[in-house]
Amino acid sequence: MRLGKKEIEAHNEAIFDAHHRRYAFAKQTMANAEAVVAKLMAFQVAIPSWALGTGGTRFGRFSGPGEPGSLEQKLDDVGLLHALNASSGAISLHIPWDIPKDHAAIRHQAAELCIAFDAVNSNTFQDQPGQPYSYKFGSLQHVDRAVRRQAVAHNIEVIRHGVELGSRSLTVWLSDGSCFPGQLNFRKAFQHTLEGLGEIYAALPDDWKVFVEYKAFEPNFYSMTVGDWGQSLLYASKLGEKAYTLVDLGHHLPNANIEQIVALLLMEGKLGGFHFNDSKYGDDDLTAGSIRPYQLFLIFKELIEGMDARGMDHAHGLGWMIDASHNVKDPMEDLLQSVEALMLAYAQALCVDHAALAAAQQANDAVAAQEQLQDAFRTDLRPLLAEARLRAGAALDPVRCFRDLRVREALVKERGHATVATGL
Ligand SMILES: [Mn+2]
Repeated sequence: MRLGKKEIEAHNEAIFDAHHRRYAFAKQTMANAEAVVAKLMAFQVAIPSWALGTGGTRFGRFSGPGEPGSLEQKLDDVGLLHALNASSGAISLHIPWDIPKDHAAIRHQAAELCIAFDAVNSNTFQDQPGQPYSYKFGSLQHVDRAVRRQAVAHNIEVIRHGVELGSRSLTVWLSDGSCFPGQLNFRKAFQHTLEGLGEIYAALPDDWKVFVEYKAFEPNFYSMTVGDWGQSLLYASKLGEKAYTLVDLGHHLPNANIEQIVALLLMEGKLGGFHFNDSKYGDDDLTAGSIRPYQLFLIFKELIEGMDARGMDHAHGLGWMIDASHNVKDPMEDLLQSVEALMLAYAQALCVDHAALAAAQQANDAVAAQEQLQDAFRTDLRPLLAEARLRAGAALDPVRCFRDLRVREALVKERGHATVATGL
């Protein structure tokens, strides 16, 4: 299914007057409204191929109707999202859940939908059918060299798929670690992992990056071999200039100051990618901005400040991706909400008066500093987001448009009720 520009335009027509009034007011009250709209139009967030199906927990998974049953259908879904919000112009593939059978055909389909290929993701946290060695006790950290070799070979295969598609980065998330004290020799686990990552690094094309993603706990509950940003930075620093740390918002211990982590990683030139989600307890994988929108804004404020300090382009300087799971929502509606929350936090960050904030900091004026931040956070910037979408030919209100145009119903008609997305 494809959405035509005319259908979206007709939908916008009905709510255009109300939007026009709201945007005119925003423009009157904000000096930089037009500049923010231009930046919003350039900013794209990648959709992971696994997020297009209904997610699950270790207790169960309740599939939704009309889920994409193939990589081609997942690409179509990202195309629909991008048609609705003009901000989802990239897909991040997970191998082996989404191995392209015909790279040229997939590349062609993506080009038709204006979708780029973001980072490719490897998987050594599950055993695949026919695989000689098990990852039950880890992959790159494993005590057995043969298991480590298998994990390295898999990552190199993932790079090969990425090269065929035009991807430029590999994300490695390892579930390696231990569940019990004494189970693992920490130093050997680190050294084995570093050695394996080094072999993967050596296979990277010249213009590629590798992102080392960390996670504090789960599936291992005593130690994780890439457990926090310090460990990830250690690997990335030892590997070389093509290796970076990847921050996933859900992969920290409760109450971690993620904005501070981001600021320091950016300062060191070692932040490469970002996975967005939200959580109340741990790696909840909830819709970005649904629980702690102020934290999301503070993170974006550090991202913008840090990127500007290094002269980085906001849209392409880092890999932006959603990494969420949707147990009770329609995955596509959830992704539209996540992208909206990210664009809003980005816009709020663009509205921070950095000079005034710096002056408040210099004067040790905590009150003035808070006023600056909360003024940006509390300004309603939704009309700017809608204006950016309107100018790009997308929907003024993507979720409402998705529902009004009965997109899910059309997908169910096309794919059937009992489809199950691969991988989850
Ligand atoms: Mn992640």
